[in-house]
This record gives sequence, structure tokens and C-alpha cells, in this order.
Amino acid sequence: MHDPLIEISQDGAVRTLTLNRPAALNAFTSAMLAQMRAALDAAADDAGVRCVVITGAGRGFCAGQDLSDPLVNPNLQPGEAPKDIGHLLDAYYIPLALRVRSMPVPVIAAVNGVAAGAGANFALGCDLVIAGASANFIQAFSKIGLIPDCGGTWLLPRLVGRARALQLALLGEKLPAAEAQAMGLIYRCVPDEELAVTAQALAQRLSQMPVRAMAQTRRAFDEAGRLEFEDALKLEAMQQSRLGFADDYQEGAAAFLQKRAPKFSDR
Ligand code: LHQ
Repeated sequence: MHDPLIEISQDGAVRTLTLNRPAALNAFTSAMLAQMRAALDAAADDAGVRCVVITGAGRGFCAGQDLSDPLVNPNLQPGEAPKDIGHLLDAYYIPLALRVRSMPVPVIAAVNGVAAGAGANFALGCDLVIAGASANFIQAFSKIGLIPDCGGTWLLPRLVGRARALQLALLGEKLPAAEAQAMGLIYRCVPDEELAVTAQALAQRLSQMPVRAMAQTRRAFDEAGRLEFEDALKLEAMQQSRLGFADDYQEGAAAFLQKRAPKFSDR
């Protein structure tokens, strides 16, 4: 039996998905991208899952697209026609990035080592990014004549502003996790040995909170980027209206007034 390319485990309401090709720093193959998407679909469909953690096996998080995959044209022979690498984005990366962004529960990236290329932007597309101190983020694309993909062109300027986004994208240098935190690219950098336990504790904490409202918060932030202020206010009102009819609001408000701990159940 082969090891799965995505290892799946569950602790309470927290589902952990581990990229599992450590010998290649978990570089993405198309099979791995498909398995990650299926694992996220399964988590989204499972009422017992209230938070997802994504991490990597071994010393890396993910080195981006596997550049030895025939689909990305390594070692073309003279006269051999290159394949369209855009198809890989259409077929695998775009659905995966959209899947993360539409999860009904919060998604944490626990970046345990290098996150390069699409591996970096896959992590940055998650809701909270927490990294070990020895991890680094590399927009490796410019070194091989490509632009940031897997959402990088959208995410980077929004996260750190155009000047720093261009610095990262054009120079393609290693950005250590502590600097990534200092520039606002990620939520938090922690000592390596504390990463797994901190990410799991954070996930357990989020899983007890009103996760439906968290997914709606992500949606509101994403949509606000393309809305006028007044339209953002109206979208907030529409979402708040729906959430106000949901059980979590009733429970949260009642628990506050009754001076007891709330127990949230919506997703
Ligand atoms: C790898 C890889 C890798 C294969 C390490 N592939 N084997 C989307 C769609 C369509 C087309 C193209 O692109 C995209 C999006 C992208 O993601 S493009 C960007 C692709 N990624 C990169 O360019 C990063 C390439 N990797 C590196 O620069 C280095 O490996 C980093 C800086 C990540 C880590 O360096 P080291 O810590 O020194 O490790 P290493 O280089 O020795 O790697 C360890 C092994 O992993 C090694 O294999 P080996 O058999 O020699 O031990 C590498 O060949 C393999 N590996 N990245 N992307």
C-alpha cells in the first residue's frame, strides 16, 4: 500500500490534512492536488468538522508545483511541442484555491517549513497562517519566468501592499516566517517545536466558536475588496440579517444574558 498523498486525521471537531510527499518537500503533483481538493470537499460535507488545519510532513510545507511533472514540460526534446501549463491551473489550482475560500469552517495553515511558489500562495489563501520560525515563504515564480499564481496576484498586494508584494514577487527571495509576521503577510510565527501544538490549540478554540459567522466574515472581506463602501455596508446588513435568524446568534446572545458559556452548533 502507498502512503496517501494527503494524510487525514481528526481530533474532536478539528480535521487535519497533511501534505505527504516529504522527499520532494511536498511539491504538488496533480494527484496530490486532486486528493487535497477531495479531502477539503469531505471536510466541508462533514457536520462533525468545525475547523481544518493544513500542514506538511517532514521538513517542508510545500515547494509548489512539482517541476519534474511531464505536464509542466521539463526536459523538452528539440522539436517537442510544450504543453499549456495554464491547463494545470484551470484543472487543479483554481478549483483548489476556490475550495479553500468557500469552506464553511475556518482553515488554518500550519507552515512547518519552506512554502514556495503555489505552495506559499496556497497557504496564504487560508484564513489564519501560523508558521514555525524556521519556515520561509518564497514567491519562486519569477526565478522560472512565471508570475505568482494560486491567487498570489490577488492575495499579496492585499496582504502587504503593492510595494512589498512586488518586492516578494520580483525578487523571489526567501522570506523568513518572523519577517512574514512583521510585514503582516501571516498571522503568527512561533518556535518550531510549538507549531503543531499551537495550531491545534487554535483550531480547537475556533471549533468551539460560531464558525458559520467566521466563514461569512471571510466572504465579506473578500467581496468588500471589489465593493464601494455603501455596497459593503449593504452586504454586511444582508449577511447579518441571515445570521440573526441562525441558532448561533440566539445561543450567543442568550448565553451572554444568562451569564453562561455558549454552545454553538451552526455550520
Ligand atoms: C522538488 C521541488 C519542486 C520537484 C523541491 N518540484 N521537486 C503552477 C502550474 C503550472 C506550472 C508551473 O507552476 C505552477 C506554480 C508553481 O508552484 S511554480 C514554482 C515551483 N516551485 C519552485 O520553483 C521551487 C523549487 N524548489 C526550490 O527552489 C527549493 O527546493 C526550495 C527553496 C523550495 C528548498 O530548497 P532546499 O531546502 O535546498 O531543498 P532541495 O532543493 O534540496 O529540495 C529537496 C528535494 O525536493 C530535492 O530532491 P532530491 O531528490 O534532490 O533530494 C528537490 O529536487 C525536491 N524538490 N522542490 N518544486
